[in-house]
Amino acid sequence: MPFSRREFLLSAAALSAAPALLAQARASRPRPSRPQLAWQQDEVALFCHFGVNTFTNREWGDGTESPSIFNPSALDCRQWTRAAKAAGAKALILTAKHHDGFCLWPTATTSHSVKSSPFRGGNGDLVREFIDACHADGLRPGLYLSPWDRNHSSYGDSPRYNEVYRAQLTELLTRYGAIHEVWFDGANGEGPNGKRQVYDWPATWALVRKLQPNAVMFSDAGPDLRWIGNERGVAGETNWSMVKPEIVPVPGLEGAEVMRSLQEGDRDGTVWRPGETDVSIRPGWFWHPAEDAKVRTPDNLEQLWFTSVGRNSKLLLNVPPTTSGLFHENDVQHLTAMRSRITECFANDIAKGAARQWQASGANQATLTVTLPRAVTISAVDLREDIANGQRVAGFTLEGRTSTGWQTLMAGTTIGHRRASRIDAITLSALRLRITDAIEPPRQVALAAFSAA
Ligand code: FUL
Repeated sequence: MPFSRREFLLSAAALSAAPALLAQARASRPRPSRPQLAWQQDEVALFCHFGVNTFTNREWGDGTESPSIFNPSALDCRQWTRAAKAAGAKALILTAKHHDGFCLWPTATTSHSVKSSPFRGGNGDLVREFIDACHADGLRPGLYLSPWDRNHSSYGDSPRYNEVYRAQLTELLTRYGAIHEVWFDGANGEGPNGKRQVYDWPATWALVRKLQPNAVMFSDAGPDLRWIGNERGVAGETNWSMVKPEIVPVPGLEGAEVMRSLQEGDRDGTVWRPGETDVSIRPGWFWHPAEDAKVRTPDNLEQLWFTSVGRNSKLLLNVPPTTSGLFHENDVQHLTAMRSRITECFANDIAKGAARQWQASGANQATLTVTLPRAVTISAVDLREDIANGQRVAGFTLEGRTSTGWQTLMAGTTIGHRRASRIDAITLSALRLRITDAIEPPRQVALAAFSAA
Protein backbone atom coordinates (compact mmCIF):
# COMPACT_ATOMS: atom_id res chain seq x y z
CA MET A 1 0.00 0.00 0.00
CA PRO A 2 1.41 3.42 -0.98
CA PHE A 3 2.27 5.88 1.78
CA SER A 4 -0.12 8.74 2.40
CA ARG A 5 1.57 12.14 2.45
CA ARG A 6 1.16 12.27 6.24
CA GLU A 7 2.75 8.86 6.69
CA PHE A 8 5.55 9.84 4.36
CA LEU A 9 6.25 13.00 6.34
CA LEU A 10 6.12 11.10 9.61
CA SER A 11 8.52 8.40 8.47
CA ALA A 12 10.86 11.00 6.93
CA ALA A 13 10.85 12.84 10.25
CA ALA A 14 11.55 9.57 12.08
CA LEU A 15 14.44 8.83 9.73
CA SER A 16 16.04 12.21 10.17
CA ALA A 17 15.65 11.87 13.94
CA ALA A 18 17.27 8.43 13.91
CA PRO A 19 20.91 9.53 14.21
CA ALA A 20 19.97 11.80 17.11
CA LEU A 21 18.09 8.97 18.79
CA LEU A 22 21.00 6.63 18.23
CA ALA A 23 23.42 9.16 19.66
CA GLN A 24 21.14 9.58 22.65
CA ALA A 25 21.01 5.83 23.24
CA ARG A 26 24.80 5.73 23.03
CA ALA A 27 25.24 8.70 25.34
CA SER A 28 23.02 7.03 27.90
CA ARG A 29 25.23 3.91 27.99
CA PRO A 30 27.26 3.90 31.19
CA ARG A 31 30.79 5.27 31.28
CA PRO A 32 33.29 5.09 34.16
CA SER A 33 33.64 8.04 36.51
CA ARG A 34 37.14 9.43 36.90
CA PRO A 35 37.67 7.62 40.25
CA GLN A 36 36.46 4.35 38.70
CA LEU A 37 38.92 4.77 35.83
CA ALA A 38 41.79 5.49 38.22
CA TRP A 39 40.80 2.46 40.29
CA GLN A 40 40.94 0.19 37.23
CA GLN A 41 44.25 1.60 36.05
CA ASP A 42 45.85 0.55 39.36
CA GLU A 43 45.33 -3.07 38.22
CA VAL A 44 46.78 -4.54 41.44
CA ALA A 45 46.15 -3.56 45.07
CA LEU A 46 47.09 -5.32 48.30
CA PHE A 47 44.63 -6.09 51.08
CA CYS A 48 45.88 -6.25 54.70
CA HIS A 49 43.83 -8.19 57.23
CA PHE A 50 45.26 -7.23 60.60
CA GLY A 51 43.65 -7.03 64.05
CA VAL A 52 42.95 -9.10 67.15
CA ASN A 53 42.50 -12.23 65.00
CA THR A 54 46.20 -12.00 64.16
CA PHE A 55 46.90 -12.60 67.84
CA THR A 56 44.25 -15.27 68.49
CA ASN A 57 45.07 -17.24 65.33
CA ARG A 58 41.43 -17.05 64.23
CA GLU A 59 39.61 -15.94 61.10
CA TRP A 60 36.55 -14.43 62.78
CA GLY A 61 36.75 -13.01 66.28
CA ASP A 62 33.58 -13.05 68.38
CA GLY A 63 34.08 -9.59 69.89
CA THR A 64 35.08 -10.79 73.37
CA GLU A 65 38.83 -10.49 72.69
CA SER A 66 40.68 -8.34 75.18
CA PRO A 67 42.37 -5.31 73.57
CA SER A 68 45.41 -6.21 75.71
CA ILE A 69 46.33 -8.94 73.22
CA PHE A 70 46.87 -6.44 70.42
CA ASN A 71 50.60 -5.78 70.66
CA PRO A 72 52.58 -6.06 67.42
CA SER A 73 56.23 -6.33 68.42
CA ALA A 74 57.87 -4.58 65.46
CA LEU A 75 55.12 -2.88 63.47
CA ASP A 76 56.40 -1.11 60.38
CA CYS A 77 53.81 -0.21 57.76
CA ARG A 78 56.61 0.92 55.44
CA GLN A 79 57.66 -2.72 55.18
CA TRP A 80 54.15 -3.43 53.84
CA THR A 81 54.18 -0.56 51.39
CA ARG A 82 57.66 -1.39 50.09
CA ALA A 83 56.55 -4.97 49.48
CA ALA A 84 53.40 -3.67 47.79
CA LYS A 85 55.50 -1.55 45.46
CA ALA A 86 57.76 -4.47 44.68
CA ALA A 87 54.62 -6.43 43.79
CA GLY A 88 53.58 -3.70 41.36
CA ALA A 89 50.56 -2.75 43.47
CA LYS A 90 49.34 0.83 43.29
CA ALA A 91 46.97 0.79 46.26
CA LEU A 92 46.55 -0.84 49.65
CA ILE A 93 43.46 -1.53 51.77
CA LEU A 94 43.55 -2.04 55.55
CA THR A 95 40.90 -3.65 57.77
CA ALA A 96 40.35 -0.66 60.05
CA LYS A 97 37.74 -2.83 61.80
CA HIS A 98 36.88 -6.48 61.17
CA HIS A 99 33.78 -8.37 62.37
CA ASP A 100 35.18 -8.57 65.95
CA GLY A 101 34.69 -4.81 66.29
CA PHE A 102 38.26 -3.96 67.38
CA CYS A 103 39.18 -0.55 65.91
CA LEU A 104 42.73 0.07 64.72
CA TRP A 105 42.34 3.80 65.30
CA PRO A 106 41.48 5.70 68.49
CA THR A 107 37.76 6.13 67.96
CA ALA A 108 35.30 8.00 70.14
CA THR A 109 32.59 5.40 69.38
CA THR A 110 33.93 2.57 71.57
CA SER A 111 36.71 1.76 73.99
CA HIS A 112 37.31 -1.47 72.04
CA SER A 113 40.25 -0.03 70.13
CA VAL A 114 44.01 0.48 70.02
CA LYS A 115 43.51 3.07 72.78
CA SER A 116 42.90 0.23 75.24
CA SER A 117 45.80 -1.86 73.96
CA PRO A 118 49.51 -1.90 74.79
CA PHE A 119 50.30 -0.85 71.19
CA ARG A 120 52.42 2.35 71.42
CA GLY A 121 51.42 2.57 75.09
CA GLY A 122 47.78 3.15 74.17
CA ASN A 123 48.69 6.21 72.13
CA GLY A 124 48.96 4.45 68.80
CA ASP A 125 46.91 4.96 65.65
CA LEU A 126 47.48 2.18 63.17
CA VAL A 127 45.27 3.74 60.52
CA ARG A 128 47.46 6.86 60.66
CA GLU A 129 50.69 4.85 60.38
CA PHE A 130 49.22 2.88 57.49
CA ILE A 131 48.17 6.00 55.61
CA ASP A 132 51.49 7.78 56.24
CA ALA A 133 53.33 4.74 54.84
CA CYS A 134 51.08 4.66 51.75
CA HIS A 135 51.86 8.33 51.12
CA ALA A 136 55.58 7.81 51.66
CA ASP A 137 55.59 5.11 48.96
CA GLY A 138 53.16 6.78 46.57
CA LEU A 139 50.37 4.22 47.10
CA ARG A 140 46.65 5.00 47.28
CA PRO A 141 45.12 4.05 50.66
CA GLY A 142 41.74 2.42 51.14
CA LEU A 143 39.89 1.24 54.27
CA TYR A 144 37.69 -1.75 55.15
CA LEU A 145 35.16 -1.02 57.88
CA SER A 146 33.15 -4.13 58.67
CA PRO A 147 29.45 -3.35 59.03
CA TRP A 148 29.06 -6.52 61.10
CA ASP A 149 30.32 -5.70 64.59
CA ARG A 150 30.30 -8.49 67.18
CA ASN A 151 31.48 -6.25 69.99
CA HIS A 152 29.45 -3.05 69.93
CA SER A 153 26.53 -3.13 72.36
CA SER A 154 24.27 -1.26 69.93
CA TYR A 155 24.67 -3.82 67.15
CA GLY A 156 21.25 -5.30 66.27
CA ASP A 157 19.51 -2.19 67.58
CA SER A 158 19.41 -1.00 64.00
CA PRO A 159 18.95 2.79 64.08
CA ARG A 160 21.35 3.14 67.02
CA TYR A 161 24.13 1.05 65.48
CA ASN A 162 23.70 2.69 62.08
CA GLU A 163 24.54 5.99 63.82
CA VAL A 164 27.63 4.41 65.40
CA TYR A 165 28.73 3.01 62.06
CA ARG A 166 28.34 6.35 60.36
CA ALA A 167 30.25 8.05 63.18
CA GLN A 168 33.12 5.59 62.64
CA LEU A 169 33.08 6.27 58.92
CA THR A 170 33.07 10.00 59.57
CA GLU A 171 36.19 9.68 61.74
CA LEU A 172 37.96 7.60 59.10
CA LEU A 173 36.97 9.83 56.22
CA THR A 174 37.74 13.18 57.84
CA ARG A 175 40.94 12.60 59.79
CA TYR A 176 43.34 11.07 57.32
CA GLY A 177 43.15 12.93 54.00
CA ALA A 178 42.11 11.25 50.76
CA ILE A 179 40.81 7.69 51.09
CA HIS A 180 40.55 6.14 47.66
CA GLU A 181 38.43 3.08 48.34
CA VAL A 182 35.91 2.22 51.04
CA TRP A 183 35.31 -1.51 51.38
CA PHE A 184 31.93 -2.75 52.65
CA ASP A 185 31.81 -6.41 53.47
CA GLY A 186 28.52 -8.29 53.04
CA ALA A 187 28.66 -10.41 56.26
CA ASN A 188 25.81 -9.66 58.67
CA GLY A 189 24.97 -11.45 61.93
CA GLU A 190 22.69 -11.05 64.92
CA GLY A 191 23.28 -8.58 67.71
CA PRO A 192 23.24 -9.30 71.48
CA ASN A 193 19.48 -8.63 71.43
CA GLY A 194 19.11 -11.62 69.06
CA LYS A 195 18.06 -9.31 66.23
CA ARG A 196 19.65 -9.09 62.85
CA GLN A 197 20.96 -5.63 62.13
CA VAL A 198 19.27 -3.81 59.26
CA TYR A 199 21.93 -1.66 57.60
CA ASP A 200 21.02 1.69 56.11
CA TRP A 201 22.99 1.52 52.86
CA PRO A 202 21.56 4.61 51.13
CA ALA A 203 22.51 6.84 54.07
CA THR A 204 25.94 5.21 54.41
CA TRP A 205 26.75 5.57 50.72
CA ALA A 206 25.54 9.19 50.73
CA LEU A 207 27.81 9.97 53.67
CA VAL A 208 30.89 8.59 51.89
CA ARG A 209 30.01 10.55 48.75
CA LYS A 210 29.71 13.71 50.79
CA LEU A 211 32.93 13.26 52.79
CA GLN A 212 35.13 11.76 50.04
CA PRO A 213 33.58 12.43 46.63
CA ASN A 214 36.59 10.88 44.88
CA ALA A 215 36.51 7.60 46.78
CA VAL A 216 35.10 4.47 45.16
CA MET A 217 32.83 2.26 47.27
CA PHE A 218 32.99 -1.53 47.07
CA SER A 219 30.27 -3.99 48.04
CA ASP A 220 28.20 -6.68 46.36
CA ALA A 221 25.90 -3.83 45.40
CA GLY A 222 28.56 -1.19 44.72
CA PRO A 223 27.62 1.53 44.27
CA ASP A 224 30.96 1.99 42.45
CA LEU A 225 32.62 -1.45 42.44
CA ARG A 226 31.10 -4.88 42.75
CA TRP A 227 32.41 -8.06 44.32
CA ILE A 228 33.41 -10.57 41.64
CA GLY A 229 31.37 -13.33 43.31
CA ASN A 230 34.11 -15.63 44.67
CA GLU A 231 37.25 -15.49 46.80
CA ARG A 232 39.26 -17.74 44.47
CA GLY A 233 40.71 -14.93 42.38
CA VAL A 234 38.71 -15.69 39.26
CA ALA A 235 36.71 -13.13 37.28
CA GLY A 236 34.25 -14.27 34.62
CA GLU A 237 35.64 -15.02 31.16
CA THR A 238 32.85 -12.75 30.13
CA ASN A 239 33.22 -9.71 32.32
CA TRP A 240 31.22 -6.55 31.67
CA SER A 241 31.93 -3.50 33.78
CA MET A 242 28.24 -2.64 33.61
CA VAL A 243 25.46 -4.13 35.72
CA LYS A 244 21.72 -3.99 36.09
CA PRO A 245 21.55 -2.61 39.63
CA GLU A 246 18.14 -4.16 40.27
CA ILE A 247 19.74 -7.66 40.28
CA VAL A 248 21.95 -6.92 43.33
CA PRO A 249 20.33 -3.93 45.08
CA VAL A 250 21.94 -4.57 48.50
CA PRO A 251 24.98 -6.52 49.76
CA GLY A 252 24.71 -10.06 51.08
CA LEU A 253 22.19 -11.55 48.60
CA GLU A 254 22.57 -15.08 47.25
CA GLY A 255 21.20 -17.03 44.29
CA ALA A 256 22.28 -18.03 40.81
CA GLU A 257 21.28 -14.80 39.05
CA VAL A 258 23.04 -12.67 41.70
CA MET A 259 26.23 -14.73 41.35
CA ARG A 260 26.10 -14.60 37.57
CA SER A 261 25.72 -10.84 37.56
CA LEU A 262 28.61 -10.45 40.06
CA GLN A 263 30.86 -12.72 37.97
CA GLU A 264 30.01 -11.45 34.51
CA GLY A 265 28.29 -8.08 34.84
CA ASP A 266 25.52 -7.37 32.36
CA ARG A 267 25.80 -6.65 28.65
CA ASP A 268 22.78 -4.34 28.87
CA GLY A 269 23.74 -2.97 32.26
CA THR A 270 22.66 0.58 32.99
CA VAL A 271 25.29 1.38 35.61
CA TRP A 272 29.11 1.26 35.45
CA ARG A 273 30.21 -1.04 38.30
CA PRO A 274 33.39 -2.99 37.49
CA GLY A 275 34.22 -6.17 39.40
CA GLU A 276 37.01 -6.37 42.00
CA THR A 277 38.67 -9.74 42.54
CA ASP A 278 39.67 -10.20 46.21
CA VAL A 279 41.68 -13.26 47.12
CA SER A 280 44.25 -14.16 49.77
CA ILE A 281 47.87 -15.15 49.23
CA ARG A 282 47.25 -17.80 51.93
CA PRO A 283 44.30 -20.08 52.74
CA GLY A 284 43.07 -17.61 55.43
CA TRP A 285 42.58 -13.83 55.38
CA PHE A 286 44.44 -13.38 58.70
CA TRP A 287 47.92 -14.62 59.51
CA HIS A 288 48.23 -18.15 60.90
CA PRO A 289 51.73 -19.54 61.54
CA ALA A 290 50.64 -22.94 60.22
CA GLU A 291 50.03 -21.31 56.83
CA ASP A 292 53.56 -19.93 56.40
CA ALA A 293 54.28 -22.96 54.25
CA LYS A 294 51.05 -22.52 52.28
CA VAL A 295 51.73 -19.18 50.65
CA ARG A 296 50.60 -19.24 47.02
CA THR A 297 53.52 -19.90 44.71
CA PRO A 298 54.72 -17.28 42.19
CA ASP A 299 53.26 -19.51 39.51
CA ASN A 300 49.87 -19.53 41.16
CA LEU A 301 50.00 -15.77 41.80
CA GLU A 302 50.77 -15.20 38.15
CA GLN A 303 47.68 -17.24 37.22
CA LEU A 304 45.60 -15.10 39.57
CA TRP A 305 46.87 -12.03 37.76
CA PHE A 306 45.68 -13.45 34.44
CA THR A 307 42.26 -14.49 35.78
CA SER A 308 41.65 -11.02 37.28
CA VAL A 309 43.59 -8.16 35.65
CA GLY A 310 43.75 -10.23 32.47
CA ARG A 311 39.95 -10.45 32.49
CA ASN A 312 38.99 -6.80 32.87
CA SER A 313 39.02 -6.89 36.68
CA LYS A 314 41.34 -5.61 39.39
CA LEU A 315 43.32 -7.91 41.65
CA LEU A 316 42.96 -7.17 45.38
CA LEU A 317 45.49 -9.56 46.83
CA ASN A 318 45.44 -10.08 50.60
CA VAL A 319 48.78 -10.27 52.43
CA PRO A 320 48.25 -10.55 56.20
CA PRO A 321 50.85 -9.08 58.57
CA THR A 322 52.09 -11.38 61.36
CA THR A 323 52.05 -10.72 65.12
CA SER A 324 55.28 -8.78 64.66
CA GLY A 325 53.35 -6.34 62.45
CA LEU A 326 55.34 -7.25 59.35
CA PHE A 327 54.62 -9.28 56.21
CA HIS A 328 56.15 -12.73 56.43
CA GLU A 329 59.29 -13.19 54.29
CA ASN A 330 57.68 -16.00 52.27
CA ASP A 331 54.87 -13.71 51.22
CA VAL A 332 57.28 -10.93 50.28
CA GLN A 333 59.44 -13.28 48.21
CA HIS A 334 56.50 -14.72 46.31
CA LEU A 335 55.00 -11.29 45.67
CA THR A 336 58.25 -10.03 44.24
CA ALA A 337 58.63 -13.13 42.09
CA MET A 338 55.09 -12.71 40.76
CA ARG A 339 55.88 -9.17 39.66
CA SER A 340 59.08 -10.24 37.89
CA ARG A 341 57.14 -12.85 35.95
CA ILE A 342 54.49 -10.39 34.84
CA THR A 343 57.13 -7.80 33.92
CA GLU A 344 59.07 -10.38 31.92
CA CYS A 345 55.97 -11.67 30.19
CA PHE A 346 55.07 -8.19 28.92
CA ALA A 347 58.59 -6.87 28.35
CA ASN A 348 58.90 -7.21 24.61
CA ASP A 349 55.91 -6.06 22.55
CA ILE A 350 56.72 -7.27 19.06
CA ALA A 351 53.61 -5.61 17.63
CA LYS A 352 54.84 -2.16 18.67
CA GLY A 353 55.31 0.04 15.63
CA ALA A 354 53.94 -2.68 13.30
CA ALA A 355 51.64 -1.70 10.40
CA ARG A 356 47.98 -1.71 11.53
CA GLN A 357 44.83 -1.67 9.53
CA TRP A 358 41.47 -1.06 11.17
CA GLN A 359 38.40 -1.80 9.13
CA ALA A 360 34.88 -1.38 10.49
CA SER A 361 32.13 -3.44 8.88
CA GLY A 362 28.58 -2.54 9.80
CA ALA A 363 27.61 -1.12 13.15
CA ASN A 364 29.05 -3.78 15.39
CA GLN A 365 31.90 -5.54 13.63
CA ALA A 366 35.47 -4.63 12.75
CA THR A 367 38.79 -6.22 11.87
CA LEU A 368 42.23 -5.14 12.99
CA THR A 369 45.17 -6.53 11.04
CA VAL A 370 48.67 -6.10 12.41
CA THR A 371 51.49 -7.03 10.04
CA LEU A 372 54.72 -7.82 11.85
CA PRO A 373 58.05 -6.68 10.40
CA ARG A 374 59.20 -10.33 10.36
CA ALA A 375 58.00 -13.71 11.60
CA VAL A 376 58.37 -13.96 15.39
CA THR A 377 57.43 -16.45 18.08
CA ILE A 378 54.85 -15.07 20.48
CA SER A 379 53.61 -16.49 23.77
CA ALA A 380 51.29 -13.84 25.19
CA VAL A 381 48.74 -11.35 23.88
CA ASP A 382 47.18 -8.27 25.41
CA LEU A 383 44.04 -6.54 24.09
CA ARG A 384 42.65 -3.28 25.43
CA GLU A 385 39.61 -1.14 24.85
CA ASP A 386 39.73 2.53 25.74
CA ILE A 387 37.10 2.15 28.46
CA ALA A 388 36.79 5.89 29.02
CA ASN A 389 34.47 5.53 26.01
CA GLY A 390 32.64 2.58 27.50
CA GLN A 391 33.05 -1.15 27.12
CA ARG A 392 31.85 -2.27 23.71
CA VAL A 393 33.27 -5.55 22.43
CA ALA A 394 31.00 -8.57 22.99
CA GLY A 395 32.69 -11.17 20.79
CA PHE A 396 36.10 -11.56 19.17
CA THR A 397 38.46 -14.01 17.53
CA LEU A 398 42.21 -13.54 17.42
CA GLU A 399 44.03 -15.18 14.53
CA GLY A 400 47.69 -15.47 13.63
CA ARG A 401 49.31 -15.98 10.21
CA THR A 402 51.73 -18.90 10.25
CA SER A 403 53.82 -20.22 7.38
CA THR A 404 50.86 -22.44 6.46
CA GLY A 405 48.08 -19.87 6.75
CA TRP A 406 45.77 -18.23 9.31
CA GLN A 407 45.09 -20.05 12.60
CA THR A 408 42.78 -19.17 15.47
CA LEU A 409 44.77 -18.30 18.61
CA MET A 410 41.89 -17.51 20.91
CA ALA A 411 38.24 -16.53 20.89
CA GLY A 412 36.30 -14.72 23.57
CA THR A 413 33.49 -12.38 24.44
CA THR A 414 34.46 -9.23 26.38
CA ILE A 415 37.75 -7.30 26.31
CA GLY A 416 37.34 -4.17 28.48
CA HIS A 417 40.33 -2.49 30.10
CA ARG A 418 42.52 -5.50 29.46
CA ARG A 419 42.19 -8.98 28.06
CA ALA A 420 45.59 -10.62 28.53
CA SER A 421 46.47 -14.27 28.00
CA ARG A 422 49.42 -16.53 27.69
CA ILE A 423 49.15 -18.69 24.55
CA ASP A 424 51.13 -21.68 23.29
CA ALA A 425 54.27 -20.35 21.62
CA ILE A 426 53.67 -19.90 17.90
CA THR A 427 55.62 -18.22 15.09
CA LEU A 428 53.59 -15.58 13.23
CA SER A 429 54.02 -12.94 10.58
CA ALA A 430 50.69 -11.18 11.21
CA LEU A 431 47.82 -11.00 13.69
CA ARG A 432 44.17 -10.43 12.93
CA LEU A 433 41.58 -9.47 15.52
CA ARG A 434 38.03 -9.95 14.32
CA ILE A 435 35.43 -8.19 16.41
CA THR A 436 32.35 -10.23 15.71
CA ASP A 437 29.92 -8.53 18.08
CA ALA A 438 29.77 -5.21 19.92
CA ILE A 439 27.10 -3.31 21.81
CA GLU A 440 28.16 0.04 20.33
CA PRO A 441 30.23 0.69 17.22
CA PRO A 442 33.62 -0.73 18.20
CA ARG A 443 36.52 1.68 18.56
CA GLN A 444 40.15 0.78 17.86
CA VAL A 445 41.33 -1.96 20.18
CA ALA A 446 44.98 -1.84 21.23
CA LEU A 447 46.73 -5.11 20.44
CA ALA A 448 50.11 -6.10 21.84
CA ALA A 449 51.88 -9.44 21.38
CA PHE A 450 54.86 -10.66 23.35
CA SER A 451 57.71 -12.91 22.50
CA ALA A 452 58.62 -15.77 24.80
CA ALA A 453 60.89 -14.59 27.60
C1 FUL B 1 34.56 -11.82 54.05
C2 FUL B 1 34.91 -11.78 55.53
O1 FUL B 1 34.01 -12.53 56.31
C3 FUL B 1 36.32 -12.31 55.63
O2 FUL B 1 36.75 -12.43 56.94
C4 FUL B 1 37.23 -11.38 54.83
O3 FUL B 1 37.28 -10.11 55.45
C5 FUL B 1 36.74 -11.27 53.39
C6 FUL B 1 37.51 -10.29 52.56
O4 FUL B 1 35.38 -10.93 53.36
O5 FUL B 1 33.23 -11.62 53.82
